[in-house]
Amino acid sequence: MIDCSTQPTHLVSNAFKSVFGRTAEHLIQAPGRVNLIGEHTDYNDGFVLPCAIDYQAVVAATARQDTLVRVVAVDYDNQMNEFDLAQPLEFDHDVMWVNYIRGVIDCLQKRGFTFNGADIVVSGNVPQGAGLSSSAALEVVIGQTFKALYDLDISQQDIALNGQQAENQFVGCNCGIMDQLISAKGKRNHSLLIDCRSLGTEEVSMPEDMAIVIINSNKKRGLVDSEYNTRRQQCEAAADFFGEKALRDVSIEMFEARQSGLDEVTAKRARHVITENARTLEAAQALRDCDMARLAVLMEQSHVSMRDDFEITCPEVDAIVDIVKSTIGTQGGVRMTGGGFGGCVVALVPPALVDVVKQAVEKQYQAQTGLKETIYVCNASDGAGSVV
Ligand code: GAF
Repeated sequence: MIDCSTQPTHLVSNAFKSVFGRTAEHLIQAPGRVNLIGEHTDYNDGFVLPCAIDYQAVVAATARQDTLVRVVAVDYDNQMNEFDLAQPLEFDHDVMWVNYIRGVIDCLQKRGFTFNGADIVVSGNVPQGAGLSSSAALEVVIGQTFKALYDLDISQQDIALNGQQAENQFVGCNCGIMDQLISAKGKRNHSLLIDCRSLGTEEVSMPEDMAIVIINSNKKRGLVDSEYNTRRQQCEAAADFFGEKALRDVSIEMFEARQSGLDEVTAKRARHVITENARTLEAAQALRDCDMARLAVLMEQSHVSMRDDFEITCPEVDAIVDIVKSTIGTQGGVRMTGGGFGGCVVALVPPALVDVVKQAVEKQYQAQTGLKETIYVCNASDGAGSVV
């Protein structure tokens, strides 16, 4: 078990002192996220219900008088990458991590913001490649850092949109807006109901008597980008078939009346998105009502829909969901979280059952799959900002 309370803040401030010989002027953090429900709905203009978690990307930074940016990555052996803002920013094919940083800065410049360079040290404890949005946390922390360094007049929503633009256009990954928006706008002890069309958000209080348990299957996520893009295309094709802008606009009744005109696979993809949007709105209401039994049913239906209709789960993730479900019964909810094809499961369970769940997974998961899980017990946390 990993203790969620440790932050990499001291790592970046110490590294900043030893590399740049002075104390950093700013310490900024942006969190990863766990999505409670609403999967693959964001790029269909739909609804999502994530929380920011107490695992973050953290930056120590100081502004420079010239246009040079020097970035040190603590998690990559203090590797340093330098580039000049007076030159066009280019994709670095050899050093992948720096492209998230270059991309965010490039997009800020293209939005018309002007600023000098910076000395930056970055680190983080969001597990990478686990579907907990370590990339979005990095994009958002860099946007937040330039906002702080140069007093940029940019909203949290635009920091998120800028991060998504960097990921879509500079890094080349066609993600939706959920991960960056929750990292930029998360709220302690709350989840955020996001309307991914209007980008309107509503903070929904998390029940005090529920713990957020994330279980990483440690199943290496394969073919994520190509499968993700295929799902997007299938959803767009389905929306076209119904003559609507996005699947958000297709009701369950419309779907049922006309689905026989779709091929079987496209119909399944559409059914997932249309029913998941409805489940997400209902789940937000269940949270407002503290109706955990209802939330548990909705999370279970969401997992089945991801498994059978959207086909983005895998046997390892399904195994964890089954172990947790048979341990908590109707006392809590469990489902896969994130983009899929491996990654993590999220469970909402009464605090008294956390140890029981951990023990059950520790005992059964490796025996069933040969893989060892990692378990994080998290708190819903604030979005990006200065480290206090
Ligand atoms: C990934 C993407 F980055 C998100 O935009 C979202 O589509 C998610 O997969 C699936 O819900 O995290």
